[in-house]
Amino acid sequence: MSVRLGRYVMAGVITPQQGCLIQWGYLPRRFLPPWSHQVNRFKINRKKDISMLHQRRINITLFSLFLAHASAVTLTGCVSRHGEEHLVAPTAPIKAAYQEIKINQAGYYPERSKVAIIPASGTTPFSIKNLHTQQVVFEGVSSAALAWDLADETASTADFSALKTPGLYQITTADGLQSPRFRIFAQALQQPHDMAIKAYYFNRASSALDMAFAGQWQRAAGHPDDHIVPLSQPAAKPFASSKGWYDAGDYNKYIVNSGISTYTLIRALKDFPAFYANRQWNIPESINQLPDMQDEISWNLDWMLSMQASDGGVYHKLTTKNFAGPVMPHEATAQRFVTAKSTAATLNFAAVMAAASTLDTLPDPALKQRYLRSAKMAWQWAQDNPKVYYTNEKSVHTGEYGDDEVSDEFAWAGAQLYVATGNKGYLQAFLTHERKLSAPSWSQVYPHAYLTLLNEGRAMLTPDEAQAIENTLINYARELVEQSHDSAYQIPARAEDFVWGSNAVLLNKAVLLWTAWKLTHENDFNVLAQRINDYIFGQNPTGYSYVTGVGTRPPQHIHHRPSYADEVVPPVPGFVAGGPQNGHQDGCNYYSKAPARSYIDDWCSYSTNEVTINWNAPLVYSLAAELDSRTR
Ligand SMILES: [Ca+2]
Ligand SMILES: [Ca+2]
Repeated sequence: MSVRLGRYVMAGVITPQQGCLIQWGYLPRRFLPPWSHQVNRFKINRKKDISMLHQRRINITLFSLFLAHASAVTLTGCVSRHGEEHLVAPTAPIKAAYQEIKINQAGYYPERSKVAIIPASGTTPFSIKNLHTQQVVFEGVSSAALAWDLADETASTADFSALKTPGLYQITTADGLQSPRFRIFAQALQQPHDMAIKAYYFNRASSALDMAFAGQWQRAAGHPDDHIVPLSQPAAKPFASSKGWYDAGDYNKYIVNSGISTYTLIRALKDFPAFYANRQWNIPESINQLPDMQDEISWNLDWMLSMQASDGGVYHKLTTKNFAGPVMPHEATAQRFVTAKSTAATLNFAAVMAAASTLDTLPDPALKQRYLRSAKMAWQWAQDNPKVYYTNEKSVHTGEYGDDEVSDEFAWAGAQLYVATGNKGYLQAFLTHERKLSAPSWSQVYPHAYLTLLNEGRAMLTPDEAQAIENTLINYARELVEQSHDSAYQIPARAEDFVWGSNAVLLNKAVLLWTAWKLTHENDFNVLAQRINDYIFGQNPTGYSYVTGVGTRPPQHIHHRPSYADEVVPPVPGFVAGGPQNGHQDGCNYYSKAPARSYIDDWCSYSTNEVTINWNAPLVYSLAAELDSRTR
C-alpha cells in the first residue's frame, strides 16, 4: 500500500524468523533501484528506525535520507504468524503474545517433562498437531487455572510429557489460541548452550573478532588496556591490564561481577567435565588441545591477575570516568583507569583464583601455583583491610558495584582457600560467617561457598559438617519447589525476585537446584530446573525467548553497545536479557506494571533489556546441566 509521510501504528512483533518484511520503493532511481529487504538485511540507519517500529510507532520522516529523493513510498508491515499483513492497526504488538500459548521456543528433549501455558480461566481442551504430517498427534485437557498476581494473569498448564516423538509441532485450543511452532528433538538445547557461552567471546576486550569466528558480528579490536594507571596516581608507572570481558552493554571491567561469572563457568567446567572435554564453539582457541571452556575462562583470569597490586589488594574496577556513547569498541577511546582497591573485590579475586588453581585443564601447570599465590596474597590483604568499601570516586560515573556487606565474601574465599590448600584456618572463616542460603549474585556470594564445599570440598569435611551443608541446600531446594506451586508457569519466583536481572535470579536458583538434584536425584529438583530453562526460552508471561538468536521471538534490541552500533541488524547472539521487573528505572514506555510482564525489547530499556556476563553464566550452567542430566 502507499502511504504518506506521517505516524503509523505497526502491529505484530518484528523478528526475522517470522518473516517480518519491510518494503519500500522510491523514485527517482538516482541512487538505487526500487528494492525490498528482509529486516535482517536492512542496512542504512536502520537500528533507530526499527527500534521505533518496535515501539509501535513508525515515523516515516525517519526515512528522510531516502525520502529526500523519493516521490512515493510503499511500506509493508510485519507478516504475523497467521499470515495477515498489518500496517495500520490499533493493537500493541505485545498484546498478541499475551493471548498466545507459551512454550519453550528452543525446543524440548524427547524424554523430558513438557508443559505449555495456556492463558485461560479454567481447564481447557488442547490438541497438538505435527506440522509436517498435519495430523493431530496428542490431545489433552489443561489443569485448573491459577491466578498469578505478579503477571496479572490467570493461566492453566497443559502437560504433554507423553509426546516424545521428535518433530515440529503446534498446540491449539478449541477457542483458537495457538502456540508458536516448536520442536521436540534430541539436540534441543545444545546450540543454545553453545551460543550462550560464545557470547563471552563476543564480549572479549582487547581483541579483534575475526570473521572466521564472529561471522557478521566481526569487529575491530577495542580497549588494548596496555597503559593503565590508578586514578589516584596519574604519574604512576603504567601497567598492562588487557583482555577480560566487557561487563555488559558497556565497555568497563568490574572485578566482582567478572569474578562470579568466572566462578560459575569454572563450576560448569568442573561439574560437567565430560561434556566440555570435546565441546567446541568455533573460537580462535578451538584448534588447541584444551576445552574451549578452559580457554574462555583463561581469557578473563589473565585480566583479573593484572588487577592485583603488589601489596595483594585488588583494584575494584577498570573504567572510564563516564559511560561511552553507543559506539563500537574501537571508537570508545576515552582514557581508562583502575579505581581504588576494595575488600569485596579482593576477596572475590581470592576465591576465583583459589578455584582456578584447582582446575586440571590449565594451559600451563605453573599457573596453579601462580593462582594460589595470588589468592593467598589477596586473602592476607583483606585480613589487614577488612572494611574497605568501594564507592565511586567523585569523577567516576560508571557502574559502582559497591558492597559493604562482605561477610559472604569472607565465607566464600575462606571455603575456596580451604579446598585449595587443606588449611583448616580458612574453613573457620566460612564457619564463622554462616548466613542464610539464597540465590547467588555479585554482592551475595555465600552460596558459592556451598557449591564448592559440596563438590570438591566434600571429602575434606567431617561427616557432620558435610551433612549440615547438604541439608541446608536440600531444604532450600524444597522451598523453591514450594514457591513454584504459586503459578501455572511452575517457576520458583517471588515478588522480591523481580529485580534488575530477574532472569538471572531464576537461573541462579536453577544452579542450586541442579546441585541439589545431583546430590539426591529427587525428580522435583530436576523438573523445576528444567522449568526455569523453559521460562527463559519463552514459556513466560511476555512470550519472549529472552536469549538473542534463539526461538521464534527473541530480543532484537538489547541494550548492548556493539549490537546497537554495528552494521548488522540481528543483535549479537547468545545473550540473555535482564528480564522483567517493574522498577522502570530507565523511564521507557512499558506496556504493563506487573513485575513479570514489565519487559520491553528496546535499546531504551537498560533496566530490563541489558545483557551482562554474570547473567549469561548461570544460563550456560543450567543448559549444560540439563544436557548432562540426560546421561545420568
Ligand atoms: Ca580449545
Ligand atoms: Ca557481599
